[in-house]
Amino acid sequence: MSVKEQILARLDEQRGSYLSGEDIAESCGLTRSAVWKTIKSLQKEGYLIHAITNKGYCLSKETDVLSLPGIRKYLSSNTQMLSIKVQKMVSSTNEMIRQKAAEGTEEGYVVVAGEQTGGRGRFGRSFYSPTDTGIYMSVLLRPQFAAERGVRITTAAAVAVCEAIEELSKEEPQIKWVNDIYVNGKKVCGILTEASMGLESQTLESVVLGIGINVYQPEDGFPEEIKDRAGAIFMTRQMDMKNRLAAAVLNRFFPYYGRLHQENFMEEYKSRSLVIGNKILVLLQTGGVPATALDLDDDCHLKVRYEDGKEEYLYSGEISIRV
Ligand code: BT5
Repeated sequence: MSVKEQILARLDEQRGSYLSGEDIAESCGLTRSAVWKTIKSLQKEGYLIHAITNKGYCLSKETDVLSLPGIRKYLSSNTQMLSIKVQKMVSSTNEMIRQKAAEGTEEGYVVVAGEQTGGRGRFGRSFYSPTDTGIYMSVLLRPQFAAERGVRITTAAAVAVCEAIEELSKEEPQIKWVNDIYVNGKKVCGILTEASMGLESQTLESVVLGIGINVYQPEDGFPEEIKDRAGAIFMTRQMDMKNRLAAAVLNRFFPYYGRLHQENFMEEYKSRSLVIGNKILVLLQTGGVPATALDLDDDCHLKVRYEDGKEEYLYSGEISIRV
């Protein structure tokens, strides 16, 4: 453990109460001035540490800084073996993992970032990923199954994210086909699954599973163009929430991933569907076509009925919900 981690662990044990500089120095085998310097540097990283002369230092209960030891603390025995990298800022975690996949890195490599400058969505769209209010993570997978089963990774991930939010908040998240998670009518999470396939074998060589979650509202709110659509899970800061949420998503996802050969998690996905039974617009290049969303099949294709009575299955694409 580094000096920083040692001091942090000590403050964390007594989160919310004061510990004297002398106490910390003694238990970590440091001088008081080394403790003071380390505390300053932790404060710079975003840890809310109050310092009062004659009382010492206190790590605030609201501190919520993304960190590797912070995430590890909440990982279950299934996910402790993952190789996780935590970055303050990256261009795109999906892009980082895509490069790792090309270099031959093994399955289970994860990058979690506190900010993305080039966060990506589907169809070349961008995913707004401001600093300190969300988590942006990507996972490298090397599934041993046929490409047509690839969509199961997205459905399992959507269910895992919903369950993680349910575990840690009072919210009831819903899934908007195919890859969006909504809370109270606002999108709080987007999932981007990108695959590289062997042409001859028709199997998946590697898959990058990217998950972006708006944990809190950005300080200056969401940008104009998404402010009616985007939302956050929590209104106020919660102790260690970013670390807890990142770990909870991984803890939920990996056991499902191990069962994807035989299960598709469509029941769990459908039970949280925001679209089934609703009037929708099927969004095409030429505009929106009114329809009703009827059902989802085992491969997550959306069955819709148009106003002229014609029914079809949508394989991918974009819909919006009519109110
Ligand atoms: C997605 O695409 O929602 C998938 C987003 C995946 C983001 C993760 S973050 C970690 C990893 N690294 C990456 O580079 N990407 C992944 P799509 O369904 O195409 O939705 C994109 C649309 O959602 C945009 O065009 C906006 O309308 C809206 N949007 C953008 N940023 C948003 C945000 N932070 N919250 C809610 N909606 C957003």
